[in-house]
Amino acid sequence: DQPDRPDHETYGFVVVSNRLPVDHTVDDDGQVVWQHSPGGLVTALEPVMRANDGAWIGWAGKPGLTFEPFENDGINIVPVPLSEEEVQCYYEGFSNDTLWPLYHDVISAPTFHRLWWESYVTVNRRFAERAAEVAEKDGVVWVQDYQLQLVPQYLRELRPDLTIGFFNHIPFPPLGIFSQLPWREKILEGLLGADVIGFQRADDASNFSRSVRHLLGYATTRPYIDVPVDDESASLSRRGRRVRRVVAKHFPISIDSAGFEELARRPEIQARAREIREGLGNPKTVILGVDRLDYTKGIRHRMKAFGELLADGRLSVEEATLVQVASPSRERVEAYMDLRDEIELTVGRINGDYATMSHTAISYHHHGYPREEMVALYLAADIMLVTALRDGMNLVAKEYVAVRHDNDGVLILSEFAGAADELRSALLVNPHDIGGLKNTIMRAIEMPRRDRVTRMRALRRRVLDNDVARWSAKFLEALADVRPGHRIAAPP
Ligand code: GDG
Repeated sequence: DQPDRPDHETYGFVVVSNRLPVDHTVDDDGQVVWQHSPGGLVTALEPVMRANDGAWIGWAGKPGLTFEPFENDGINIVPVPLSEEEVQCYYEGFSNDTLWPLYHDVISAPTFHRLWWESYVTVNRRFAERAAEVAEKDGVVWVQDYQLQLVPQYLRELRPDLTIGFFNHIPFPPLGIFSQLPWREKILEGLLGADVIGFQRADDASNFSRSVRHLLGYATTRPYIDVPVDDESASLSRRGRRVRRVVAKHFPISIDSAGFEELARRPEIQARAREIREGLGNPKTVILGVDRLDYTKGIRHRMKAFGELLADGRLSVEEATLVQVASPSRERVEAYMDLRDEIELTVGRINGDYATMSHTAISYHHHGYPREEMVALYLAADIMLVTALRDGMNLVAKEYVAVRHDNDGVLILSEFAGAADELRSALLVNPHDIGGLKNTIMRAIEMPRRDRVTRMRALRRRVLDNDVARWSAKFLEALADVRPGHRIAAPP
């Protein structure tokens, strides 16, 4: 148990994620500079952190570095070090080459290595130990994502006084696929250390519960899972067993919708959007894709569909340009290197066949851009093309909608993205059906303005009402319901 007065700083609200919300960089004078990386999660949790004296535990993104906890921009940062070997085995290996493909319907074949698993166990223990040190008595700890699925169990063993939440940002696979994992029971037990386990979609939560029923034999009654415990003070289940009740439920994540809309209303960003269209030769229709370069995103499928529309003569490059931002990702994992080669070959072929001196077919960018430029791109795009083969949520779809305060623009959205459960007024597609995808692109191009506006209005209501602050508030309420008295203060 935690001593009454620990000799170091402790916090009432602790977030644990693989990556910290700051990046370790070194400036020209050799000084360490911590750069704030403002993702949606940070935006959502920052106010909660400030209201509760919170801390963020995670890795600083470079191997082999150790740092003392420090404060950055009002957030208490508690770094966890990873060695070069751990980055290779726990992170690039088990997280990104075993769990990631397995949890995304084995689009790419997962690799199973016992050494990677051992590293995953070691690193998860380290994160749990760090959280156990810095969480104050009866505090709340919220663990994020698939890299840290064993942390809830280890943390509960060390600190039974804590209230523990877990949120899975990616899909949870069906039993038939999850069962391939040699360490499947260990992962389930790891997650069940939490009081509340959050998923993106209702289907993810039921896939998880079904795996728990079949592989561990525990009783489940949606949204509850009864985990048998030894503790004499635990409540009795209907079958007369001592159990601890875990909630497994969906909490669809969102974005800082107002923040995106605010950027989109700035005159300089609107001017930039016009400039982007001019730079593309003012085609009638600008189609946009924005993704990390990842095989789950269906980038090849959308290029195939667009290329065929040009080949069939249903479109010309004067009529339509596809802008594809593919931000660099996981560049040391082989499946990602292969994917990049394939995509770049396809772009080269399509442009070689169809581009003219004044119009390109696919404007391809293997870069990350500043947030402002992304918003200008969303504004410049008549059609947003999201063709993920499997995606936990897909925030890009929501960002496009939040930006379109003109109520114009068409969202084409894959049924296999979590966002499709909420964004029913998008044009939903099965990206594997290339013929259907081609027809949907044509339908979007030809859609009358009145219909576009009706659909976009409905989408915007959804995204503006359900922003990321609401998401975190709902999750923290669910945590407080499980352990009354362990409530986290809402931001003022
Ligand atoms: C995981 C799950 C789930 C991309 N390129 C640039 C850039 N981005 C930003 C987008 C968006 C984010 O990155 C990507 O989020 P997604 O949701 O689309 O996808 P993942 O990265 O796979 O995220 C996903 C998410 O977690 C949250 O739970 O929705 O399903 O896979 O915000 O705008 N941002 C900037 N420049 C870029 O070049 N500034």
